[in-house]
This record gives sequence, structure tokens and C-alpha cells, in this order.
Amino acid sequence: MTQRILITGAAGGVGTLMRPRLAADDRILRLLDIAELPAAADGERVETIQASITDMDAMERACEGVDAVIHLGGHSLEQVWSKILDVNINGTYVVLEAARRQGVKRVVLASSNHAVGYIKEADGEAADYAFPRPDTNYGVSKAAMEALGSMYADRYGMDVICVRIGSCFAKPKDVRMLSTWLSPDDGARLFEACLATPKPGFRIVWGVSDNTRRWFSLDEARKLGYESKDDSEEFAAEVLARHGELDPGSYAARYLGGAWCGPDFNTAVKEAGR
Ligand code: 15L
Repeated sequence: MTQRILITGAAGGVGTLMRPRLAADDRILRLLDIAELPAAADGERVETIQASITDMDAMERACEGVDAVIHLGGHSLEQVWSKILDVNINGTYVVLEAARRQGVKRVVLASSNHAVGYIKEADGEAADYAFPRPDTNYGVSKAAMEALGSMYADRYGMDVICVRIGSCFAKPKDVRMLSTWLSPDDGARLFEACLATPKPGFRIVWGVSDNTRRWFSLDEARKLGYESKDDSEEFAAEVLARHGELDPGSYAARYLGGAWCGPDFNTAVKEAGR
């Protein structure tokens, strides 16, 4: 039977990387974004919708006939509170509520390491389900996303998996990302595991590759069937030659959320500059 998967934020960074990787013969990808999406290539089994995740009517229509939602939409960087509240927090509510109204049983939420950014490297491996320690307005929205997901799982019996994504890019861009990197192929493997695992209920898993420098648990992700095949170490020499070793006193070295925990990411300053 053909499966239909709705991907929100499909024109964004992670969405663009996942589009070709999540394609399958027995699957239609329904791609949604507020930005214009590249049209379907020859033979590509996609449907495109240009709409905001904050638009309940549009989201309800987008969820019609869908087997699962992968919610990647929203601001992917720090923003002033009003935008985070509207797009990331309310938008996630709308996605979950529209899915519930349309009887979609499974939602995979793109959470982030910034939901727990103030975890210290010195405290050892970052656990699955670590209590929220958001580092920014954006991080708060990811903690709220997880709380909303938990509520929809408990109250309505939906399967909701929150993936605390580290850094999903084609290659690690800096030294911190040698720990936090999620290769695009591993990202797709993890999303496939999230879609396939029977009756997961509510889960929070780390979205990182099995990097030599990883300090994140992969236990819960592995329980879903995720098997990482990539390791950022293959880029280590190149990244270190470009950036040098991290200063052990720096935010990037000390905190999970890296520089986002430091004064340059001061959200109050951002608010003042609105
Ligand atoms: C995130 O959550 C961001 O969306 C992404 O742009 C990266 O900065 C990533 O975290 C990270 O921490 O590297």
C-alpha cells in the first residue's frame, strides 16, 4: 500500500536534505512550506503545498489522508520571542492538532539540542530524556514542542517521537559539530526508524551520528532501530586545520548548545533590538 508522509518545512535545510533520501517507490511525500518548493522532478512522487504551519485550515487539509507527519517547519535559528511564539510554539500546536483532527496516528517532531543546550560537557554523556535546559527562545520552543508532543501522546494516544537533532548538515562546519553532527544519510535512517517502529508511544531520542567525539546517548534511538553508519571523524583533520582545537574554556567546548549559550546569543539583547 502506498504510504503518504507529510513533511513540514520541506524547503528548509533539513527538509531539502531529506527530500531525496526519504523518497521510496511505495511512498508519496507531501511537502509543505511557506516558501516556494522546487517542483517535482521527473518520476518524483511528491505533492507540494505552499502554506504556513500556523494556518489550521491549511494544515488540516494537508493532513488529510496522511499516514505520518515529519514536522521540520519553524524558525531554525534564534528569533525574537513573538516570532518564536507564533511560528515555533503555536505552529507546532497547529501541526499536532491538525494531525489529531485528521486521525494521523504518528508525528515525528524535529526538536533540537538547544532544548537542553545548557547541559555541560563535564557532566558526561547527555542522556535521552534529559530535562529541558533551553539556551535560547528557540530552545524554549523545542522544549515546548516536546511537551506538546507528550500531551498528544498521553491524552490522544498518538505516537510522537521527538528527535533532538544535533547539527544536520552535509558536513560538520566547525569543531563542535564533530560531536553534534548528524549526517544527512543518518538523518534519513533515523527518520525511517521513527516511521517504521511499531507503537513507539512518546519518545525523545538524540539525532546524531555515531561520531568518535559524540557525547550523546544513542540508546533510545537504537531501540527504534536506528543504526548510524557515519562518523564525523572523517572530516576532523580538515575542520581542525581550518578552525584549530576548541579553547576548553569556550562555550562551544563547555556546553551542549555551544556558542548559543554565550553572550553573543543573548536573547534579551535581541529583544531590545527589535
Ligand atoms: C539547531 O537547532 C539549528 O536549527 C541549526 O541551524 C544548528 O545551528 C544546530 O542546531 C546546531 O546546534 O548546530
